[in-house]
Amino acid sequence: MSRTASTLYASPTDVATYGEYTIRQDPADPRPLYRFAGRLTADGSSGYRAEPGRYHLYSGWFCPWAQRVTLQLALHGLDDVISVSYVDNSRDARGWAFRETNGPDPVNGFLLLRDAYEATEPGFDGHVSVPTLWDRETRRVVSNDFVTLGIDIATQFGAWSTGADTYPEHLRVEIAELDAWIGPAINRGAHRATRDDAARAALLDAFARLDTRLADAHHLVGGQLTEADLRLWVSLVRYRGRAHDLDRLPPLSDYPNLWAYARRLYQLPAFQATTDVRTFADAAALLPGWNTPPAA
Ligand SMILES: N[C@@H](CCC(=O)N[C@@H](CS)C(=O)NCC(=O)O)C(=O)O
Repeated sequence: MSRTASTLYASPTDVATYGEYTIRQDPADPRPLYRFAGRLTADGSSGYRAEPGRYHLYSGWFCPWAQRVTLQLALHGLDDVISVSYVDNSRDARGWAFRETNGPDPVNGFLLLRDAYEATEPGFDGHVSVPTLWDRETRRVVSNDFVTLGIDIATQFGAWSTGADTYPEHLRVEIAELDAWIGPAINRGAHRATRDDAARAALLDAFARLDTRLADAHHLVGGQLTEADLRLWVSLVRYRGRAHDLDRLPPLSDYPNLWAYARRLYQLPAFQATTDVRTFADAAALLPGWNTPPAA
């Protein structure tokens, strides 16, 4: 029997009925709210062997943390090895859901992403977040930790990868050093910069540092595309994306080397294919020129 559209999709986002999405933290429960951090391993020692067809990534076009993972997949040509689908771009208290906008859940037919967590841990009350990696074999959520997901995809699927190494061992220390200041100032700080002077100062200081660093380099470390570039770029493309940000933050083009770097990366097919600007930026806020490659 074929399923009708109404059984494949959640009802429309309805904050008036369901309320806003929030997380309740039970003070008596010591477990972290992000509690799925299973690791994928080439030799299977973690219980989750890296293999084709076994895993499914629930992603969200709007989400920078999820895009880091879809970017890793695209850069390594692993789109057919780990399947991907996208939750709807809006949510109510039920959390992320599958709707017509971005299609159904092709693996489990769940209507809500919450159902994947509930199937893994009955009564689950933590974050229902993207990215979420699902294992078809054990029928459970493996991980919703974007850092280790990205690293495992970059390092454990070498047998199927068609791309260059984005997390080479000799650059890992430098990648971590960059993360220590780019993470708080840009990747986690940019959204506060419109209303918090300290966050704004930290953001613009980090942009200035990067602009100097990129004066004679096309990548952040090692002269090659790495995890460090992925982590930063997903934040740059979302920077100043809302019309109400325009008079509070300078355009990226005020930092010519950083702006050229961002546009250069956007020329790569993997960056284009994993970016849907309409899900995180207002048309009025779009900085002209993103599609124009910088002069060599
Ligand atoms: N901190 C998360 C980042 C992912 C994240 O915050 N995703 C957002 C969308 S951009 C989300 O789904 N939030 C729902 C939640 O965290 O409850 C992680 O460790 O993976």
